[in-house]
Amino acid sequence: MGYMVEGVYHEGDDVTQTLPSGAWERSRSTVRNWIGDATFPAEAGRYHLFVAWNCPWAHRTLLTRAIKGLDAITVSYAKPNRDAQGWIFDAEGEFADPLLGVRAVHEVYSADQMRYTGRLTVPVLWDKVQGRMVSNESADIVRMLNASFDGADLYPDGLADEINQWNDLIYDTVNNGVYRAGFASTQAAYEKAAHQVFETLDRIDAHLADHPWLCGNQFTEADLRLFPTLARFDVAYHYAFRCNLKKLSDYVNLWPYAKRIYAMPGVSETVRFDIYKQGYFSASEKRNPLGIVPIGPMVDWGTGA
Ligand SMILES: N[C@@H](CCC(=O)N[C@@H](CS)C(=O)NCC(=O)O)C(=O)O
Repeated sequence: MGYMVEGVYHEGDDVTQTLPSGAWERSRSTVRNWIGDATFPAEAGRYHLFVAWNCPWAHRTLLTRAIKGLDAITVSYAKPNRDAQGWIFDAEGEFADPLLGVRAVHEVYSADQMRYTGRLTVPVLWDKVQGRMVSNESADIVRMLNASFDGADLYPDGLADEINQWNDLIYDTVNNGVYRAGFASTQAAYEKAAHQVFETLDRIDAHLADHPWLCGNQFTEADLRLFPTLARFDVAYHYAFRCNLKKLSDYVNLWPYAKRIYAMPGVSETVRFDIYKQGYFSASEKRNPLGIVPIGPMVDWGTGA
């Protein structure tokens, strides 16, 4: 997949993300600038996102852009399947990079000239004026786009604590929990992570019985951050990551809630189920050696308005 040391790209995987227990751990993002700081003013038309449709962390940033109507932020979409160069772009078409014309995300990291060291992840928020990366941490990008630009307030002051509490639980046991299940390398680590996924989904399903949204009557960042995992659940995680105690569509409250989010203006345009399958079932020596993509399941998201 590749990594970078002092701005130089290397193929292969040096940074092991598997702990001795067989549990899998996500490495931390390190580019953490902030729109609104003196160096990165909140100007319309100044910023660009590098994403991949299938990446759930990138999906958060696309949702924020869509829900707040931030079309002035332009976007480059990488191809669903990574290769030895990591996330790559075509020369033209829907997976081309119209901004810098690069053929791989690692070239975005080196174009910044900050001698980056670490993994080459999406999303990346880019400042077109200075030719610099603002951030490669999706949680920060969601927050700063919300705070710096107009549109619905996804993180209102009065709900901050409640949003943060949901985020902590959902990040650990659901957003990243499905990856801890899917990438575990022992039975015990897999079972622990997979059970945690369903404990939290069960808890949310019960909560939604008498609350329209996680924090009551208002759609917030907590709902936004849950959605990418729900959108990928039945088509990818259920099977590819063995999170198969239940399907999302089995849940009495969670499933209609997910469809209500999908029906919000702009949201369905951030979702590509075909690409989720292609990405999560791409050939992987450990998880799917032949790279065969399943034909199902059939899920109807279209009844949630
Ligand atoms: N903390 C990052 C994580 C992003 C992340 O892990 N992205 C994955 C794709 S879903 C990636 O680009 N991985 C490439 C790699 O690790 O080599 C964020 O939330 O922004």
